[in-house]
Amino acid sequence: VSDTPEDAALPYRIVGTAGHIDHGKSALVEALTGVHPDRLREEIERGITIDLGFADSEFGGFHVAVIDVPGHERFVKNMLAGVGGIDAVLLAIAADESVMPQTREHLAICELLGVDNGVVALTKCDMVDGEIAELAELEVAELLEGTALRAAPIVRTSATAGVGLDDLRTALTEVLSRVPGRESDLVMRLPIDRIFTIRGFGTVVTGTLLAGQIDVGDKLEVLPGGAPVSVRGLQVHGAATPSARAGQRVAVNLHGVNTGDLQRGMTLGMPGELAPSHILDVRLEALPGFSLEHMQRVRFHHGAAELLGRVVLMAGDATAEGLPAYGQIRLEAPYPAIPGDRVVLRRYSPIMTIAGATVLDAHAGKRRRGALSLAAIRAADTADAAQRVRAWIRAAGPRGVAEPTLARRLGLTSAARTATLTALRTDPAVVVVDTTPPQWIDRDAVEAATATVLEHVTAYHQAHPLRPGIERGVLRGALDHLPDSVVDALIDGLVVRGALANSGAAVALASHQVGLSGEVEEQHNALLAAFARGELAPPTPDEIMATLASPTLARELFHLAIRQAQLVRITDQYVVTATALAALVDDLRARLTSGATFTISDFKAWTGLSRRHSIPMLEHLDATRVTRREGDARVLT
Ligand SMILES: Nc1nc2c(ncn2[C@@H]2O[C@H](COP(=O)(O)OP(=O)(O)OP(=O)(O)O)[C@@H](O)[C@H]2O)c(=O)[nH]1
Ligand SMILES: [Mg+2]
Repeated sequence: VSDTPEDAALPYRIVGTAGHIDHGKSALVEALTGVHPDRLREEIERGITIDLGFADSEFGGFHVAVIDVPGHERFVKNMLAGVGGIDAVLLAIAADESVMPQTREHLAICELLGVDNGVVALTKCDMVDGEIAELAELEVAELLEGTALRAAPIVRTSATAGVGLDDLRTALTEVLSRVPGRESDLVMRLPIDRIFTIRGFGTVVTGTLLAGQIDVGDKLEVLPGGAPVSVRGLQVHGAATPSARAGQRVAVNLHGVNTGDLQRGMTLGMPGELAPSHILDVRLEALPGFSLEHMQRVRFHHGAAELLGRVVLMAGDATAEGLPAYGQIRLEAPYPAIPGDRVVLRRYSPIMTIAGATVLDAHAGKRRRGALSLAAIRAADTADAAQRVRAWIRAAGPRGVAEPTLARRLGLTSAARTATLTALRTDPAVVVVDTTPPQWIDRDAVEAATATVLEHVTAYHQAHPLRPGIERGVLRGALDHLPDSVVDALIDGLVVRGALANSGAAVALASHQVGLSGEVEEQHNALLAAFARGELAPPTPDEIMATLASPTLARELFHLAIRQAQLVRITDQYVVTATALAALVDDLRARLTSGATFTISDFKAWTGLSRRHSIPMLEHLDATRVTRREGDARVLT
């Protein structure tokens, strides 16, 4: 294979074989490419293909990678690991045996996965006369009727006699030139189908790059598990390259992981872009003659992965013939699916391909069976990205959805999802709370939560009319079904709107005033009067409160008076009115000329205060910078 720049510019295509055991798939691949795809000793000894084989060729203006699959019914799971992401199928049907069980099963799998480009090779034509070949062709035409491959060309071949190979290349070329490009809005994903060690390089994995691009030096992660790896080197269709794109067969030399930690079915993705999950919302389609039962155990095939899981129907006990059904697949291990993924379902036992599924949402969580869930999943089937995001936000209620979660759930590249999310930001049904990360919340839920906030504040004022408001922490605690950041954002929004006001660390209704009236006002006045009567030496607060009609109310009123600075706390047991304190300061200023000092004895003499009161009072005056100590004496500041 030459490696000139001209060749490097050729477009890449991937062809996968399909067909019953012994129908000449591998022989045909060798005849087309010069490479016999069977490599395992057991394969060569038994003359059958067991696992995937690979060969590269160039014809018709394409770099063509061929994935050769086994036909044996026991190895359909290996076939499934190779067929994901191919551009076209080369369906081999032996002229002497014609259509056989795995011919049908492989064809059904291609249908389920949406592989609708292909060529049929009628193989081993050297073994039959023209009449038998014609009969086989009729059967093939009948088989393909009504399928996506109904128009596929049928080419008579013989690998051993070298017959029909040019016709086959021509037919494949024509089909491959009709294959649409792989540009897509989906995030990079490489399902790992082979893992090996190359001496001097280390760990190498291969796979069909489903979407996106990988560059040498990229930091990636292996899912599930999220092990971080980096790309030391890349090969595309056998040649080293600095970057690989969707639709190419890629070998990735990985740094940071041992082959022992990897297995077929794992996925390479960009860090944080994919999130494996156990529960998928799906549209289910059983193959003709089969149905899926509620809670049926199935084998789930996507990419190169096979996982076990159960089908959960949202309605009914079984799918109806010929009709799609909506439900969930609950996997026994996590898988990084994204909306639009086509999945093949096989019966747990006896193993047989019975249905396909299309992933509609991989992050809806467990749903309760019934009409509501059914409607939600069905709606997702026909929704565009923006409509789906809106539905997710609505379903999340007042909690909302964090933006990175939305991104992973969409499975879209950052450019594609930015377009979707930017458009949604102006949607009146959605509120974006600009926390880090931004939280997307349904407008109705925000309104409801806002009303709840106001209700809590109002109720608090009613219960504690003398307090300035409710502490933010208490309010967050009362609304613990919402994230703190959302409660704060709601409060701030209400403050901006003028419905709430910040009052220190508390929030209050803007209209709230600590109101005193009637009985309360009388007690308030009595309390202040009791302190005022004592001037600078009143009884202790406890003594005063005990003299009032309602000691509980008196305590509230006392704290209110402290908060409102009508009373000043010199110590816990020594409280005076602000008026008495101000008079004292005025008196000191009148007595003392600038720079004059005075002693504790002077102070006691002037004020008539006892030592018990004068020491804390002087310390209070020092602390509030009315006076300053100078040795044993004091001076006004
Ligand atoms: N006469 C004749 N024999 C063929 C032809 N193609 C394949 N064979 C023989 O048929 C047998 C099976 O061929 P393979 O290419 O291994 O068949 P396969 O479809 O790859 O089989 P699996 O991979 O096991 O499903 C081999 O002995 C081949 O030599 C052909 O065109 N003519
Ligand atoms: Mg084979």
